Amino acid sequence: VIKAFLFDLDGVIVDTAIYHYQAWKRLANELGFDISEEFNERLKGVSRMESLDIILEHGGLTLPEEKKNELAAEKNQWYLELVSRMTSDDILPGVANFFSQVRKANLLTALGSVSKNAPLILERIGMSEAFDVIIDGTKISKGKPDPEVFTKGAAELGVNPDECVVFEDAVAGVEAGKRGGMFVVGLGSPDVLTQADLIAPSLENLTVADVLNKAET
Ligand code: B16
Ligand code: MG
Repeated sequence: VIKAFLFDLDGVIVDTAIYHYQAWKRLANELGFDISEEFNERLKGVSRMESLDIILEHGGLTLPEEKKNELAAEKNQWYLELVSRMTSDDILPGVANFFSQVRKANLLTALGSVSKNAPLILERIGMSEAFDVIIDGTKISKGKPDPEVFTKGAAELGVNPDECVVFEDAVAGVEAGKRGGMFVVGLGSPDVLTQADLIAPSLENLTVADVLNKAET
């Protein structure tokens, strides 16, 4: 029986992926190269420092730790400028309706984000109180595709992995949920999220009853 729904933040609740992309692109450009939207898929759900490593490798650069910390801080500064302008209008279509169904079904909820900025974003969009448990980048040691962010969420909710459904838009996040032993709903394209158990374009195209039906058979 499914007892809890675990949600990714970027790309599921809000579209901050575009802001991460803009800030990383600006950094890459400053370093003398560029990144494409397609390349950006590889950064989704991946921690800040791991993202930087992937970008530097792409640009053929090897830099000392100190310089890398500087660059990551610079990117985060730009990202925060973009995020600070967010409001509840930035909540993705279908989220509010889906959450009211979740409440009616008496399901537990957790946020599973590797972003250290997750609490700030929730505050900006007025969703700080929407989750029973919040696991963010400050509470974990391994980013997705490691399952830690979701297994910790389940543990704090007091439920087993096979009682959880994960909602994810990223390849790394879908893999994290599967490795954690959970039913995973992929939000996006079936060509990209090949490991997901169920796929929909976004939460707007799903009902809680549909998800429970599929997850419990
Ligand atoms: P920060 P999620 C992830 O959040 C993003 O998808 C990823 O692109 C980002 O690098 C990571 O958070 C770290 O974010 O720099 O804000 O700590 O998808 O797990 O909600
Ligand atoms: Mg995401």
